[in-house]
Amino acid sequence: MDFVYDDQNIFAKILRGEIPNQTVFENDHALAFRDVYPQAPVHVLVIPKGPYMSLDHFARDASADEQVAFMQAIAEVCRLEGVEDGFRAVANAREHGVQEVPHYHMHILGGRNLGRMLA
Ligand code: D5M
Repeated sequence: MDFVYDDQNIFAKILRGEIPNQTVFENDHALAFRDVYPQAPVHVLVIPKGPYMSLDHFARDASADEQVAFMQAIAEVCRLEGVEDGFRAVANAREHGVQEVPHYHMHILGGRNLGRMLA
């Protein structure tokens, strides 16, 4: 599969500092910020700083350092947001996954019982 990254997407603009965001955590390779349309008391998006459009793109092409930093950012978000009672991590990909922003992002949702959801 050929992944074509569009650098005009809104998260690319956030990474370039062209539009503001509510940062929760940042490291060398990842940025975490609050979702503008929160679906739960905690709703944070974790994105890689590199140009990856989806989870499978990131998993295939990102370096080991980028992948470790991304997972560490998720752990930090969970710690900082205090989701000891649990959380959900969701990554939508492309058309069938109903991905709106074509820059890979993991939704971290928590702060309430989220109910059962598989699709
Ligand atoms: O979800 C994309 C998510 O990105 C959706 O929950 C809204 C959120 N969003 C869109 N624009 C912004 C800005 N500017 N800041 C923060 N959050 C934003 P998807 O998984 O692609 O369907």
